[in-house]
Amino acid sequence: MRSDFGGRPLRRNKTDIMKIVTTHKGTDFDALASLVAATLIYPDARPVIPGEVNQNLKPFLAIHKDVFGVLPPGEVNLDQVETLIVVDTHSWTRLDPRLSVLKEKPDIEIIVWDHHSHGDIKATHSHIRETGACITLLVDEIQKKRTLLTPIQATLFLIGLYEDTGNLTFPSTLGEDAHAAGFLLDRKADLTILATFLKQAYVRQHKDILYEMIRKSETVKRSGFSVGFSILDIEGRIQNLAMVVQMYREIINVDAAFGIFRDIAQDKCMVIGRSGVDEINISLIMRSLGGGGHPGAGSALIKAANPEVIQEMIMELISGNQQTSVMLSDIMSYPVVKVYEDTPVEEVIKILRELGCTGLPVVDSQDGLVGVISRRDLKKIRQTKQMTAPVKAFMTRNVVTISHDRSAVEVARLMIKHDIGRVPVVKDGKMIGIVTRSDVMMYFYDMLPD
Ligand SMILES: [Mn+2]
Repeated sequence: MRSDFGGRPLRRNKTDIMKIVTTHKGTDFDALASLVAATLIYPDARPVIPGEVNQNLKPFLAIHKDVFGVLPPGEVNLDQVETLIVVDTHSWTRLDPRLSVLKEKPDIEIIVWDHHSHGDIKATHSHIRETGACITLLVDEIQKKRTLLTPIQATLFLIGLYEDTGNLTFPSTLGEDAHAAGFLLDRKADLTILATFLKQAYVRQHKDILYEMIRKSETVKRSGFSVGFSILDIEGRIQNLAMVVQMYREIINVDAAFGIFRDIAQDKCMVIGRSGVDEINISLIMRSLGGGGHPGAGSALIKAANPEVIQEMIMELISGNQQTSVMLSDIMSYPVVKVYEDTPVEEVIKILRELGCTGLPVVDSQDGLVGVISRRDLKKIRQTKQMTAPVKAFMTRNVVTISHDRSAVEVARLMIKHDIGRVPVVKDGKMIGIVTRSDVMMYFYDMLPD
């Protein structure tokens, strides 16, 4: 960075990394999955994500980006890069243009993992095979190396795999892809989260079911909430019924909706629930019915049951308050590490580095919240002497906060809407805690301690 005012140029914002992984522009789920998987195969490599990502990846990244430690190309000191790992493409023109300087670097090592046959990147080592999804190649390597996967990684990898293979239905799908899917399901890939982020095929059969659901729909009031029920007879297995129930809830505009699908031949009922309010926790209801899920979505399979009886049971569970809603105070972090508005910038940078976090709330001498300082704000620094300036000169003042009595779903919506990673929780004008992306993820992945 150059200063126009004669100060010493600062390079603090660029990170020196010898090994980077990157992928194609318009990054989709398969590309992001392969990017993250490559960092497991090459643990000393950092993932660099192109400036331009696919539209349907954005909500996922808004919640998950901290956990994968992805960097934009502008933050990498490219002079220092000795190894470039490229996944899900091997064409220079498909990479972020800022990385093209690496093309001219004489002794750079290039490793390629790709399932496309064409490309102009000359690799030192290449792993190219025409599988249905690129992530399949990397999952195969991860399996061989017996690398441990977290459920979050397994979920992302399976989303990528399903997206590129059309849920294993595209003709390009190989047995290998299906094997990788099996492995990821064994590693606890979460199908509910997958269904939330993956755009699924909506076919004629779904339209007919949705129409029937709306026609037979019954809305009841329970504990002040509107709940929709629809009981339908179905034959055999129908893919993506959960998506239809989601659409049904949106169309009839209720707080929670349940589809009860009876398969007469098999003498069983499939119950699928969706909720938009924390007070109706689908996971708890489904657990009571022998199934499972998440606070917002879940299902249960019940043998030899009468659908009307199931509906009664669900209504009782809701009105009997046999469930507790998850409050922000259950998921927020506290006490909050904060800095005073007069703290010098250099000290704030030190604290951020020590805590390994990307931002902190800023308070005045009365402990009132006046701003938030994040690494993004610190990029405004151009001169060395600004390092001793008070943090209030660089902080973001219009802080998005949330009241302590709001829900986890609402805080997640705020994060996605404003693309922010932390939301201070306030009560009577005072900050009582902070909710970060990882707190929200713990909640959505149902990993909260009981
Ligand atoms: Mn791909």
